[in-house]
Amino acid sequence: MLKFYFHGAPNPMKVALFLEETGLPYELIPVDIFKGEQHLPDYIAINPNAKTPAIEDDGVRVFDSNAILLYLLEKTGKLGGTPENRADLLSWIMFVGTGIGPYSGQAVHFKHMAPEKLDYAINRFLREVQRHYQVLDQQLEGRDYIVGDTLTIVDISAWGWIAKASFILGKDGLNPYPNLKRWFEAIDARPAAIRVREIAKNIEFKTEVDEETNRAMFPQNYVTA
Ligand SMILES: N[C@@H](CCC(=O)N[C@@H](CS)C(=O)NCC(=O)O)C(=O)O
Repeated sequence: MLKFYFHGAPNPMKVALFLEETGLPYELIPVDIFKGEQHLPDYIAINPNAKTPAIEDDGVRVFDSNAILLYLLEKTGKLGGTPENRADLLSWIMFVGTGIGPYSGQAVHFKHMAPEKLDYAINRFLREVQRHYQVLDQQLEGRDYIVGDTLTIVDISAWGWIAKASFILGKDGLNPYPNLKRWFEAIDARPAAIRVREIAKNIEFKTEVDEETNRAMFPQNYVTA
């Protein structure tokens, strides 16, 4: 059975949503990134990048959330939209993977985690998140899904990080982006999304950010030479 290495953070949540939407059987293996389990040698053998998520499928390892989504789409033929929409699907999955994901991650880092409050970095990444939200908001004008007329891996991928809008942008969250907000609320209300949040809630991941967590996730702060 497919092994799914999971944490309740945005990137692994996307893969969980794909698996729950499609009903593909899987064994969930928690990886507690706050405890540094992403750096254990057995896990590095599966994901050399030492991040979650990763999967192992009958001896095949796949890491990086968007690579996993594309792999699972090819494997199952599900949530890929139509052949006519393929170019759009590839464009938007990259937009999410190289834009929404990294800018959101860096915005969270500099706003909530960094040991120094660097106004320039905070401003840069928050602005990029807002700009990406604006692009998605325009794309979703008059549409229910980001690509085509059905749920695809692009919606699944975007959902993972858009769920963090309030944490990133404050209480206004998605309010300035009405189409994106409508889209998010619809995806987030799907039974599979509700199940995924339950799955994450029921695993006792460490939440305290102490020195063990800082060393595991922000090792650059401990380099002396
Ligand atoms: N590009 C990777 C990013 C993965 C990533 O940053 N995962 C986070 C959780 S959302 C993680 O495992 N962080 C642990 C760490 O940075 O040590 C993907 O999309 O899978």
